[in-house]
Amino acid sequence: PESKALFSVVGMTCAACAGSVEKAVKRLPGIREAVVDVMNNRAQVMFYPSFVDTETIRETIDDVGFQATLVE
Ligand code: 9UX
Repeated sequence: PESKALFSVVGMTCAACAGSVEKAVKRLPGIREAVVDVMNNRAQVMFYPSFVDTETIRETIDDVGFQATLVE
């Protein structure tokens, strides 16, 4: 079964920022889908919790150069 997580992502200013966040998250194992909304500073991720957890996803977004926080 898959889980869903919503992150606040601070620092994205253009569509290419969102693209790089999506690409990095989708490269992780266990990601079903990642949708990044640059206008609302949000990233919605569907994932398989047996393979990846929210902290790993959060750190991956941080590593791209933004400040990610788990919202729900
Ligand atoms: Mo756009 Mo984002 O030129 O780091 S890619 S601001």
